[in-house]
Formats: sequence, structure tokens, C-alpha cells
Amino acid sequence: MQNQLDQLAQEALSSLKETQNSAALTAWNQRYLGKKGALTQMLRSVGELPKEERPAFGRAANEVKIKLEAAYEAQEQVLHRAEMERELTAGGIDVTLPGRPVEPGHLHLTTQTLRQIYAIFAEMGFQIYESPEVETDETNFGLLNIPPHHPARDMWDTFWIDDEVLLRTHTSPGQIRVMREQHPNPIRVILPGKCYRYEQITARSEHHFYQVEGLAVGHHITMTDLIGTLTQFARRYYGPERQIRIRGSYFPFTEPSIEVDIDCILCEGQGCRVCKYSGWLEIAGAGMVHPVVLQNGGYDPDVWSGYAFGPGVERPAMLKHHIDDIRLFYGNDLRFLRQF
Ligand code: FA5
Repeated sequence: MQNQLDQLAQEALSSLKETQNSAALTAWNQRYLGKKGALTQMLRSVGELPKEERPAFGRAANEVKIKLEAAYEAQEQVLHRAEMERELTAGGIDVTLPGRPVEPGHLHLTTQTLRQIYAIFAEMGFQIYESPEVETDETNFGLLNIPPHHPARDMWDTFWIDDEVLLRTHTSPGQIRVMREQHPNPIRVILPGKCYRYEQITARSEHHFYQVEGLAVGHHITMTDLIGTLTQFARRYYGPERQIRIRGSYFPFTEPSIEVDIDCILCEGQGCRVCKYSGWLEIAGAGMVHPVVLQNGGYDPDVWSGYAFGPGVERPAMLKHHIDDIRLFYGNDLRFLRQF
């Protein structure tokens, strides 16, 4: 049996050298290493040997198998190289032809919008501060003056990781983080980032979207500063002709709270379907930082005051570019994305 094995190995190696193309190589592989190949058959017949000879023969046969497989791969390389050379000399491949062009991508509309917003606020002296998307019940709600069982929690229902950890519903928890980090210095930051909400997806609402929180804390900061800053932002982003309207509102973490509207950019305030015939479009919730929130951030509300605001990102972009469905942003349809 051992002799037969040696003979088989010799014969296989010398016939391998004679294979001149890939068809012959495949046939060789089948003849020796394939399911019904000579070596496979020999390995199967190991059971016919006396028990004491089986281990040594099995080992030897496996060594031959490894050797033949390596020789096969080496021959495959030799043939491949020869084939390339043949094609090159026959003029089949023109290596001077330019490659196929790779289509360059571009920034997503959300990223473009974020960068425009950063640029506007940077010119007004705001720094960008990043805060985590995975938050705690305490920072997303509690420290923002929204205790457990407060009805305002319903507006900001989210995805929970466990009883304490959640995906943030707004960028407002970043207010607490910046204040605790910057205390006792004045603050002027924007906090951009992704937010999550457990809510019905519609043409205007996604379960994840971006916001850009703004926060200024200092001495003698007033509502006038807030309105001036947001007016400046609205005119820089939507156009210098925009009119601003301020309405009273409610957020647990600001007091007083406001909603900021611009005159409808589609109908110029005349009234249309998009502005629900009111002539106005809401662009941000805002207000003066609530004394409890200032305190939770480490600032004495008798000495410090501040304002905060929190516009979305997709909805402003929808207004500006006349997009009528927010689901297009993350639907991965290139026909939509390529337009911007
Ligand atoms: C807030 O989230 C407050 N944190 C904003 C705030 C910050 C007020 C600081 C006062 C001071 P609101 O839930 O209204 O508020 O969301 C703010 C903006 O986020 C909305 O105007 C909208 O542009 C965007 N937004 C909210 N929910 C969604 C949603 N499901 N899909 C897309 N955009 C959304």
C-alpha cells in the first residue's frame, strides 16, 4: 500500500507539469484529488489494512494530499501568469486604457444643512459641543425639570435600553452636560445631534431625526438676546426678507417659553396648504433657561441667566428645498439624494 502511495504521488506530480491550460488542470485535479480521484480512493481503503498499519498509512496519505494540493495551486499560478503574458503579447489587453470612473459621492442633505447651521452660529460666536445620543432618564427628563409621571413625558416618548437608560428624545440633555462641564464660566454653544422618538412615522415625523440645541448662559442675558439671535439665524438660513413671529409656549425646562415662526416662504405669508393657510411656519421652540435647570447645571439663578432653543434639522431643510415628505431623507433613494 505504501508503495502504491509513493507511485501515485510521483505519477501525479509529473503529470501535473504537463498540464498546459486550465481545462487540463481541472481534469488533473479531478483525477487525483476529486471525490472519485485516485488519492481519495486510496484514503478510503485504509480500512482494509491491518489495524496497526492504519495510523502510519493515514499520516503518509495525508502528507501526500497536502503536497499535491500545494503543487496544484503553484501550477495554477504558473498557468495564470502564462495566460496573462499570452494575452498581453497578442494585444488582447490594452493596459493604457483609463479605468472605469468611480462615481464621486456627495454630502447627504442633512449633513449639508447641519454645516450651514454651524456656519451661521459660528459667526455669532457659538461653539459646537457634542453630547451623547444614549442618555439617562435623569439627564433627558429629571434634571430638565420633567420628574417621573410629569405629563410632558408623553410628548417625548422614546426607546428604552433599560429602566434608566434611553435614546435621547431631544438635544436638551446636552444643556445639563455643558453647564456641569463649563461651570462657572459663561456659555455660548450649539449642540447638534440625532434624537429618537417612539412615534408614528408620517410625512412630517420620523422616529429618528436631528436637532441643533442652542444654549447661552451669562450675566444679564435676556429674551431680547434670544429673539435677536433666532431672527438673525432665520434670516441667514431662509433669506434676509423673512419676518419673525413670537408666540408664548410651554416647555418644562424654559420659563418663559416661546415658539418662533417665520412668514411662509412658499406663499410669502399669503396662506397656502403648507402653512395651513395661516401665513406662518414654526421653526423652533425656545425660552429662557428655567431657574431649576440652571441650578441643576451648577449655576446660581440669582446671578446667572440664559436662553435655549431647539430647532430640528430635517424640517427646516424641507421648507427650504420644498420637500414634502421627511421619509425621503433616510429612504436611501439615490434619485432623491442626488438632487442636493
Ligand atoms: C423639543 O424637543 C425641545 N427640546 C426644544 C427646545 C429646546 C425648547 C430648548 C426650548 C428650549 P420639540 O419636541 O418641539 O421640542 O422638537 C423640536 C424640533 O424638533 C421640532 O420643531 C422639529 O423640527 C423637530 N422634531 C421633533 N419631532 C420630530 C420628528 N418626529 N421628526 C422630525 N423632526 C422632529
